[in-house]
Amino acid sequence: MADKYDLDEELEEKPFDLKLFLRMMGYFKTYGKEISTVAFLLILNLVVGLLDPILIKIAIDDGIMKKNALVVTRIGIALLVLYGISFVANYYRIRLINRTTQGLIYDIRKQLFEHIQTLSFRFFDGRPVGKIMSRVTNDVQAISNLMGSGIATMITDVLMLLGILGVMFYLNFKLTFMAISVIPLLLILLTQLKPRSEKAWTETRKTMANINANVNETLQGIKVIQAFSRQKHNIEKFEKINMENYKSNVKAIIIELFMWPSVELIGMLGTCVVVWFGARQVISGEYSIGTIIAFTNYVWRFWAPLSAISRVYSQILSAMASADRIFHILDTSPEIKDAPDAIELDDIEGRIEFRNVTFGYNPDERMVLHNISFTAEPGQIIALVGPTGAGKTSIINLLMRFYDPVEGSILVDGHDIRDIKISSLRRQVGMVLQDSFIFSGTIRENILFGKLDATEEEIIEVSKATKVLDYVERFPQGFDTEVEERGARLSAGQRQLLAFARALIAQPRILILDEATSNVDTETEKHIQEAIKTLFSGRTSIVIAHRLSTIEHADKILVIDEGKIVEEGTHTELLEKKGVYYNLYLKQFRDDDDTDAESIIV
Ligand code: DCP
Ligand code: MG
Repeated sequence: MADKYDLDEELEEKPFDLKLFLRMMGYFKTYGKEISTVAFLLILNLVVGLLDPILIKIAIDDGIMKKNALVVTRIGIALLVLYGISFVANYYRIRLINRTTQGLIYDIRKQLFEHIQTLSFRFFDGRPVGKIMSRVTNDVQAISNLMGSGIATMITDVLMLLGILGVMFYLNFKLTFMAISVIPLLLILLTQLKPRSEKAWTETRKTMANINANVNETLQGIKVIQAFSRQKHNIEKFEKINMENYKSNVKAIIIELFMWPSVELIGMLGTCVVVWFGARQVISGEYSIGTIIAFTNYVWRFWAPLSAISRVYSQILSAMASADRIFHILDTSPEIKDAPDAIELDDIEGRIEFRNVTFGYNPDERMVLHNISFTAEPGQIIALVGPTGAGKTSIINLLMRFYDPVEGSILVDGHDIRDIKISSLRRQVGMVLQDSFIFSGTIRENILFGKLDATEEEIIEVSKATKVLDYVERFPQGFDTEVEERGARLSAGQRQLLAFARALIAQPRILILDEATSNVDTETEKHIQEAIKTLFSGRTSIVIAHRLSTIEHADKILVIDEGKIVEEGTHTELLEKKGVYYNLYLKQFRDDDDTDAESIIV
């Protein structure tokens, strides 16, 4: 069980990278109309935000000070109209940004999901599912949030800041300098506290990820946990992780509590300086009271975008890291793909040939298969036997073209499988595995997975042949019974039979059975073998079995050991040879039966 959910390699932030940024922005292409509307609404808001202190200045200087009620009324109405416009503009802007953000999430997620489905086995081999999932969920969310609201805030705030600064300089040069004199102080504070606060938040995210991973694993393994009575141990482990999360959150919030009020305090300091000097300027008659009030108003507004920008900036950096990870997946091209001139295979005969195939999952590491050569004639049954880890499933993986060999070639009906369209190759092959994956949904849906347009008669026929019908009939809802996630409502053997039905309904020319009946009783197994013989006469099968009794009738048995074919022949030939197979067989026979095996064989 993994004790540590190491997330250290997941970078939280990445330095600003223009190329990456532009590529992210590329997703906006289809949202031109929304973007230009948002830009227009932003400018509207900006104008309103910049105008209202000026209007107040006029109301004070020309209205109140000159005792002109009409001016006050007019300005009042103008302000009302402006605020009304600002409200409507804000409403539509947020609505549009929201729609665009959600649209982006939808688009990127769709693209990622589609792309991940095309990737080859090797991509998934070394990656925990959780990490790939977090690309599709969290990382997509992070970059979409940035692109939607983050960028918009950034642009408005920068414009707002420039606008305010402009107006401030226009209104009162000296006071503007006084107001911005506190900015260095602010920068010092932010550069000191910001990294600490970010580190603290990173810590909270890490501890949260630990909680997620732990809860996830606990739920997945709950049966094992209860069977081993490890609840107490597990609770203690969780308590530790939960406490870490508690502590890191408290710490992060304390820093946060200190940081933003301090920023505000500095802002207030600036404002105080301005008010003090401004008041003196009013008293000396240098400036009107309206100007100073308007000015203080601007100073107040000056701080908000400043802190917003620093917030968005770190949002940008963390979105950079997310974008980098997403693009890394999108840029991974499927290792196994159709050759440009790949051919479509129609009905094949089913001749399979392995020619000097050498293969390793990681080409730099040790090879798993060495110089494998064999042929299966159409209609033959070829059995692969050998100890655990010998390389039997690997041979199947190559035939399905989940991986390509390092050396040598594999031919189907005389065509190198690298010259055949992958979809057309896989359409010809049906596969039943030891650990069959059954999808949530009904039994019918799972059978139809093998052939979407199968008729009811076909479903019943394969269900009879595979004995699925036997148990389906016992369910009140029959074929429409929900099997739940991974087929949880079925027994292991029932799942295997269902996988059999799913493979058979497509009537593939080549059938691969990798320990396909290991979970069903011997009687059912025999029945299925008979069924395959009739349903599949004339088709090629490759059968892997640990239970040697199931492959006695094979046309050819290949004994695999440490990635090599060590013996080859029919059951009788191999027994006569008195080699590896003979010993394997003898041993199983003894385990199964107490009678004198040797005397029976000979
Ligand atoms: N292997 C690997 N990477 C994978 C799958 C397997 O490195 N993604 C290694 C593990 C074994 C070797 O390859 O050392 C052969 O594995 P197989 O699955 O081909 O072994 P078998 O199918 O013969 O074993 P079993 O009878 O247990 O199914
Ligand atoms: Mg295997």
